Amino acid sequence: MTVPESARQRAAQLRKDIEFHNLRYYQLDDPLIADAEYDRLMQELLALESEHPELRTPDSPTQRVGAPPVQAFAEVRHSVPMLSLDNAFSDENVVDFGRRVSQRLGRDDLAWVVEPKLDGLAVSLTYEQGLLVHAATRGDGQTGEDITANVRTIRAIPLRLSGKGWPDCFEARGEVFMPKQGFQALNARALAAGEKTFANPRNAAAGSLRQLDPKVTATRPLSFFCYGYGLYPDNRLPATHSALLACFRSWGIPVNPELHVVENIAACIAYYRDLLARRSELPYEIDGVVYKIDALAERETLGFVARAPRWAIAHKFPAEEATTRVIGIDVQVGRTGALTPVARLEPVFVGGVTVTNATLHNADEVHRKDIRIGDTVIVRRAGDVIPEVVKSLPELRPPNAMRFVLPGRCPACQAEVEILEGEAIARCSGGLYCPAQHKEAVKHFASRKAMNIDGLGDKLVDQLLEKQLIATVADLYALRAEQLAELERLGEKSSRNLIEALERSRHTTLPRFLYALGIREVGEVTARTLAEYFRELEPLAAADEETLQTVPDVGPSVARHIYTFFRQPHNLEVIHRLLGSGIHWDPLPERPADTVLPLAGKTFVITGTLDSLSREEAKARVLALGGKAVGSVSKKTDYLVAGAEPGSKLTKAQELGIKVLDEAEFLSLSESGGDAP
Ligand code: 9MJ
Repeated sequence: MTVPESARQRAAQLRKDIEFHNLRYYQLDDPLIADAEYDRLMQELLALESEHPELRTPDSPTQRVGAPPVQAFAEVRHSVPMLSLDNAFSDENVVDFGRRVSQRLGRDDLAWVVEPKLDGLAVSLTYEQGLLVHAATRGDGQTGEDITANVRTIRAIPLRLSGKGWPDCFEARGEVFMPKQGFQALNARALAAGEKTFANPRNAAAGSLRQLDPKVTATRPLSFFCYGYGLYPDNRLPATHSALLACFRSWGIPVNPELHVVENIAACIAYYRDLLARRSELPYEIDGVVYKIDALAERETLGFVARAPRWAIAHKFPAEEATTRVIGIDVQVGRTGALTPVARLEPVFVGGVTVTNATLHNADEVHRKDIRIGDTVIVRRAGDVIPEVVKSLPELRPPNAMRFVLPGRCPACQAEVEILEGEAIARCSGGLYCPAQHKEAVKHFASRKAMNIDGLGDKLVDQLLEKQLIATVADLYALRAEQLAELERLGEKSSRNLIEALERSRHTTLPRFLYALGIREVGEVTARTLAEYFRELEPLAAADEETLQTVPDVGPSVARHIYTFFRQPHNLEVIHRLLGSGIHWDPLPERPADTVLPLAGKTFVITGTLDSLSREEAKARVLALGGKAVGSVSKKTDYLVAGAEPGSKLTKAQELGIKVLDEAEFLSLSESGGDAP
């Protein structure tokens, strides 16, 4: 059967459109169409090709996922060796490298290409007549593996080049990697399916690319940046690396937008610092930056030694992962009683510091990751994030390795440990009587976003409690400089500074004070909302759970914590003493004092679904006009606002003879400023 010309033309157009959208998405990071629209184009092409198999060309985007599994990868000999890079671990190494290069070339006015060093897998792509024909791993640099079918599934890599002017045959080389977001999603999927997770994006990229079944690779969120070339006709090479990559980019081969040309080694190091500071914000992991001589003729002069070129160097970032051994698992008790297992480690240098402890999050996590005392583990410390144990290496497990057992009693106060249903977290039930919880509560009270007592750090809190200079946070404000001066490492001057900081902290804000109290589930944002709603401490402390739940974003659980907190005599006593010792705050910006708010004294219940606003918004409106919004109907209710499907509250209101407003009536009431309909 011959293929109708219209079908042939439509297929060609679809292929072109799809590759164009790939380019917008992967190279320009600026898609023009939604994912669903892209999928629709792909479906149309698939349908056409299935009707007319002759239309199924090797460069069709539908062919990215088609190849059958293989038994093993074929070997490929690289026509030009795939080099690796020498490493520099300090500025000094880099300066020495720059000096050596300048000496060899007899000049020091050299332009450098600087680029991120991606942590993925190096591959070489061969294009013939503009079509991707082979893809190979680096292997040992001379011989790699043929991973063409897998690489074809990576949408960032064009199967057919766009633009014009490419040589008949050439190799583009670069890194296949897995962006952080895709990595997290992949691991989340694996976790949900009870499958093994990958330790890091590099392993995930390598594992995905070395799949024997390309259909598996096709489901993995891989991407690619080109940073070099292999085989290339001499007479077609431009003068510089940066010009060649600009050509590649114009043909649709992705090149990292962070790649720049700079004038000297000092600028290379400045680039390193800039990228190190931005490391965590980049959408992919990098383990350093690479500096390369831009002029290709000078590269030729320099040549290479062993497996690395003399014209380039990788300036490595401090490693974020290292292996070490777990020598014990302690259990720490947090401010809210949460028990956190913490691995004690043989000291290891990672992320730029020596790490001796790493969080294991919770007991479930320890068991899921099967981390045992005695195990060799991978520890990760990225940026300022607290170090964590990524995984154990069971192959290296000694026979006497011990499993972790969560204690049944709190290690600090011996109170029973509770595990609430549906929570992964085990908690000490000792409350503030638990010295560990209490200590954390004091630290929290003093912390920057709470009372902001400058100079009152963790070590000092430990000492104040141990030496019994304070029993509760209320005692802080009775401290005298002479008492403090006796503490370890606290001279006269620091003591005075601390007293002054305490003095300054007396003048605070209601949101800070509420946050500092450390009520469960009351973070900074909730503290602010509560302060704005109640304006003062007394009405908040007096509020019942129902009233608390009328505050935006306060659900039953937070309401219960707040209610319970203010019913503990111990807490009330501490608050009383704090206020007695001079803690005060400015009133919140007042609603105009002389206006009597139109809904003052009126109680509303809002039920059912409203068309033009949510129930929360309706409540906020009532509050703004001075009224009260509560959750259930009683004799004290003045108005029931009933939206669609109001349920039992409407029946009850009718029984009690309470005025019922529909949405329109409510809106006109709130907009008119309260003249009751
Ligand atoms: C990576 N991994 O990002 C090179 N690399 O150049 C960059 N690797 C390289 N360049 C020559 N950006 C050999 C390897």
